[in-house]
Amino acid sequence: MRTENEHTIYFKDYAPSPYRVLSVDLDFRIRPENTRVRALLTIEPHPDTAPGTPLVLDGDDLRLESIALDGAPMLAADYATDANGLTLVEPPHRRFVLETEVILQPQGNTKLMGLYRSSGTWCTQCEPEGFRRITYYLDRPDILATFKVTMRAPRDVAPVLLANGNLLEKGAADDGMHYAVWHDPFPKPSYLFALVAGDLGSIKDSFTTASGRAVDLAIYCEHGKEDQCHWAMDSLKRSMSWDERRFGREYDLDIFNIVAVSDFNFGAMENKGLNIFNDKLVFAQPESATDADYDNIERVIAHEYFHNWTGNRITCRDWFQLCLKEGLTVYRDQEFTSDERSRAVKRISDVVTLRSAQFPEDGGPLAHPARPDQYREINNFYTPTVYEKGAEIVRMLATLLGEAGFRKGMDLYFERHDGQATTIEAFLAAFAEANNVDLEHFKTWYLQAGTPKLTAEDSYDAERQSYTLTLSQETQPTPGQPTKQPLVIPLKFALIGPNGSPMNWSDVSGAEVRDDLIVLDAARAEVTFTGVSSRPVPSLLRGFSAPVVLETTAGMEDQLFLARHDDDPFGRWQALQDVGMALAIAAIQGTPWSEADVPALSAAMGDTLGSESLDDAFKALALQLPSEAQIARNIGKDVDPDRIHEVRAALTRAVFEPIALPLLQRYRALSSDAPYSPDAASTGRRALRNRAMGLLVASDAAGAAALAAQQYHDAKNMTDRLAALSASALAWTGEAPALLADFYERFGGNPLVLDKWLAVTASVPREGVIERIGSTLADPAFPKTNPNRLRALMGTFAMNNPTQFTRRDGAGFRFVADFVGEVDKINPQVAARVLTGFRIWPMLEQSRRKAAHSALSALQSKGALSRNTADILARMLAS
Ligand code: B3K
Ligand code: ZN
Repeated sequence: MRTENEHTIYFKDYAPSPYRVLSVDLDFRIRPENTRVRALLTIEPHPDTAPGTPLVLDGDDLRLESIALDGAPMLAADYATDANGLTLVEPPHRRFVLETEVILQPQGNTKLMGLYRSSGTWCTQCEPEGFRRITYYLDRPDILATFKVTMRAPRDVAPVLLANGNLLEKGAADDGMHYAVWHDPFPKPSYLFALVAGDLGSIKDSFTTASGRAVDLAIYCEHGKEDQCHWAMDSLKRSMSWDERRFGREYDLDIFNIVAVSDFNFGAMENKGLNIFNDKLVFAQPESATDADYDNIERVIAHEYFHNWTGNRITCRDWFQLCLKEGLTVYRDQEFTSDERSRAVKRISDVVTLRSAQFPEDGGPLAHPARPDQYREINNFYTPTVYEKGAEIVRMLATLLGEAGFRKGMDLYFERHDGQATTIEAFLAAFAEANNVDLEHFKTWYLQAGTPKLTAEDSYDAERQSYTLTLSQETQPTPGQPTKQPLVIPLKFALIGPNGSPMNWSDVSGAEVRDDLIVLDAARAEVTFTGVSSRPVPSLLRGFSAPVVLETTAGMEDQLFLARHDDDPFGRWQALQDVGMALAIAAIQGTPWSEADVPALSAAMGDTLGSESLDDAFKALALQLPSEAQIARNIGKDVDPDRIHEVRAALTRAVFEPIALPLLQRYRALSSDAPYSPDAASTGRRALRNRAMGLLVASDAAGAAALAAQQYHDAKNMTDRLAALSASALAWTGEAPALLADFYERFGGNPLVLDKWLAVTASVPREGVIERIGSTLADPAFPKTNPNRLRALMGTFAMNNPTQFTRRDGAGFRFVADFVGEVDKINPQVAARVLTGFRIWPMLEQSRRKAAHSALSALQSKGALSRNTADILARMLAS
């Protein structure tokens, strides 16, 4: 019997709720044994609602203690409860107050949704459907209400009591209890509700908005960690001022609080005025956090803060619109980082992330549109497609409209929809109207899954001095979408002349072309430039102007030319990647490298390293070959990860060994005794130095293993230490086992640093890794309820250890599937997320495919899976 469709929710079925909630008055009595929640909901029927329409409130895992309507206890016949909630059979056809009292058991809540305890602290996570685990409610994002929250808790265990909005009063109560009353004047959906009660330390600061409002800022954390919160606070203040400068958006409450907790399913949560963070995205000090951690903290602090306007003031009408707030807010945080740091480096890094996380999703069994049209479990749609592809769609809008046009659209969107729960259509309408353009065709980007393949062929006619680019696009079918439409693709380009500078043309025909932008909106177009004095080398998709896979007929020579001359940093980086990719694929397909090609790439890498105009961070990104996963995706089918691993390792040696001396010289020259600083230039210097070291180790250069070990021991910060550890472990140098043991010895007691050890251990591409991970997991001291630990170990193994996860004998697949089955009982969200590692299985060679299929089928036949895991599994097996 198929049950998959039982819970499917369809976009087409959206209907407004027959009832609305005007205000919410919550009273929490928090005690170690349990928590009692009394809720007073002021509710009224929608004017169109027929009298007698039942009111169906969501509820999950609640114990109802009492229920009253307008102060009078309700009769048993007038309401019903079941596993999904509470129904009032025939509520009054007027405004009324519903009072319920429920008992919660936060200490046993290992799903980490609703109210739970993390290291003793009571905290909440409500997005998307956690509020129903706190009280009976219309738990959907189009119900906006004001919230007043009274909290009572024992003063000794919970001296800090926080909720959304502004603090109205606090004081002592009987029996060692104390209380606080919070009020949030901004109507909000229930998913933005939050409270925190615990014994926490804090750092405080303040910010004055452009219009002069003084805002008290605080970051709360475990006692003793306060010193590690300053980078997060600094990032917050810079985010607040950036949103004023760039988008004219000010903060709107008197208080902005952040709380760091150690058990959290996601990165962080933008609850109104009370952001709750996974502590790994708050704590930073040079000895335990890497440059990547500093970057992530800055980015996520900014992201959650920016949600105050894109997400909170304007929210989503329904969860199909998730991308409305997430894609847009990712775009905003990307822009923040670009303005604060290096735009080119940020762009390249974002493209790397998109290709490694979103492209495989879009090309595999879990592909879905940025605005999906159905879901079984909404938690499974917080995906790279909704976030990262969503941001790319907004970026294309900005490219098409130009900076001023984009800002006009944003201004109109804010003005028109402030205080509303709205849709992608409304968002696009604001841009269309503000710029007087039609975005109907553009909207297809939100509705169609799959990564388009854009093919470019070119020809030059010397006699006519004309140059023609023939562009065509094609998107492969994805689950549920057998046929695809052509999309509007903004293609940034330049025609590079023989001297390396962009060329001019006198006329162009065949498509809409504006300065440096071709707008391709058909399946095919022939764009002809006239007055082109010599054959140009085209630089296409500059800045990665659209999330597509570009295929060109450019030969090695043109690519090497672009690697040297393209004035678009992304293009230059891409050209080096393309050369590396072509060589890797040739070798995998059994074509030996030509004598000249590898030395040419080696020389281009050497020139990049030696360039005086390029910055260190860019060089660090450029000096590497495409990842094994990227090579696998380019091959696309019958993939043998062992062969890819071998070839990539051999190519790394062939390309970088010849420039070992300049790498070593640069490595030495970049050493610095300056105290650690997370600024862009220092980060770039460390990145390049560590890249040089990593390449020396990976290419087996003489003395490199010892150099890495030396760096590991001498390191004064975690960036350098971890880089040395991971280079040694990935290449499994003679020193690797001792370094791993030393790291564990030094840092095993610091959970966030332990995660780094777990991740390095899990990514070692060698037999035996499964046994090692298995014994770590089997250790009774290993915290199986902490998402960070589980993801560091098993998430890394499934996503970042291609050869061992996809072992031909199926041991890797079985290992992950068994883990998923087990953890599913504790935390379904973590289990489902780790399971997505299987999304690459259809492109593997046959014996691995069979092994993956059998591991997935075995998991399915065990039954009793959560909806989260069952949904991913069903989609994975349907392919
Ligand atoms: N909006 C939250 C995500 C909540 C995840 C729920 N599974 C974090 C963010 O994107 O800012
Ligand atoms: Zn977000």
